[in-house]
Amino acid sequence: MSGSSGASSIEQRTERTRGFLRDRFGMFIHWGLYAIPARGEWVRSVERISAWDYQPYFEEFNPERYDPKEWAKTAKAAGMKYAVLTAKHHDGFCLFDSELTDYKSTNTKCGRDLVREFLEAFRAEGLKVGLYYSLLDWHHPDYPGYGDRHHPMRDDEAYKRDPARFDVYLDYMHGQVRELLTNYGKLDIMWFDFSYEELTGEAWRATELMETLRSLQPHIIVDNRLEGGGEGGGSIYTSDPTVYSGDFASPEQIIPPSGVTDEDGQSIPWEACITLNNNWGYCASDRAYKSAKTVIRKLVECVSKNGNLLLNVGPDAKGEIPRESLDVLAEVGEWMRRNGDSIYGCGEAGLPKPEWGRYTRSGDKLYAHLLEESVGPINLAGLAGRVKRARLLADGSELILSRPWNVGLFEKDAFVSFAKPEHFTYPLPDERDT
Ligand code: JFZ
Repeated sequence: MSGSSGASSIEQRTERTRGFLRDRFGMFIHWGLYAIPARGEWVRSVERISAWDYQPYFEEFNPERYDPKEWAKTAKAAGMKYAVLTAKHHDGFCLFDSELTDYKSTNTKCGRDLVREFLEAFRAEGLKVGLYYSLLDWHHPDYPGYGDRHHPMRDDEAYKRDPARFDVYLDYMHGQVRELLTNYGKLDIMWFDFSYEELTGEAWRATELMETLRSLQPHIIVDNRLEGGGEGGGSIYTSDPTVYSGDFASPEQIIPPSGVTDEDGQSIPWEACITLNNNWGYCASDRAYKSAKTVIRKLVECVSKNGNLLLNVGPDAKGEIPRESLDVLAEVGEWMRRNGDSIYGCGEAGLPKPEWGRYTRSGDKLYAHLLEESVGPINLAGLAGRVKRARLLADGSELILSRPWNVGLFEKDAFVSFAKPEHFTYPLPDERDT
């Protein structure tokens, strides 16, 4: 909070996020009662569904095919290194056995602590685990916007916030976060969502919440939405972040044009969260799935700008990840298996973006992601005299570095890895032009 804490808190943030930023690729899982109406996770708000009319989904909820071990295998096979599950979304339904509410999965027909099973299964596959927790709560009677059993939800505008009542909600919210941080072992990520209007920062009693969080799980990393939303915001973008500004920025459905930097132009940790179709929660009518090729390109784009990609799946009411998502993830995984070295532990190359694709880099290894169909050899602009050898990353085969400036090739979407750029002796375009 204070000016003097800025530098050391940024150092601590750098330290905490180091492993996270090496991982680069994670799975977001939006799952809850809204999988039954299957019209997205905002359905209760968008359609102004009363608590009364939303209640049947609670009574019916019974995801018999929920098998988080399968989810974990899917994520791992896709090349993902971590996963974040919605422990509670805006509708207030808890996928964990909270002592502070009856509105939880253990009280439904399924009777299971879905969060606990998720955590155990993903950890068993060697993946890091995170929980999404909604700051908004359309079910809690003291959260502004609450609608009673017989009436549609009130609009924010129509509800005058009562500070005493809101404090009751905050006790509940803090209590649930404490439960998640106390009863479920080591968590790697806490993903709060989200701040809006005057409900931001200290309105959530954010300093208090963060002190609890850091004391219970010192290594956990936190997104920036105790202050911001999907469009950004908050002091994480300054050189003097607060204790609740978070460890990473969370641009939503966008990959920022030049990555994410603070006001001094310093790169800050960030993770773009992106849906596979056009919804977070399961939406039966939404068949607009991205192709594996698009996903790979978006992942490369994030890494080339020092960011992570948190790719979403929305399992259905039975507990299964949609077939279309599984197919895309399997294809992405096949690519990752052969080309993952150009993603994990990689970041910005410090070179201009080439016409034919993107560079990523890890130490003295430069990865050239050939994303355009090439006519003839590609031009390694900006690398004059610095490339020692070129290999196809997928199979290790030699690529011919041709004079004066090209690498010969190429299979479409092939990838080139370079070693020790400084040892390359061929003249390259910048030299040729002079
Ligand atoms: C939020 C949720 O509302 C959404 O359901 C999903 O969970 C997503 C990952 O996060 O979406 C937001 C949050 C904040 C903004 C926009 C969408 N915002 O501030 O612009």
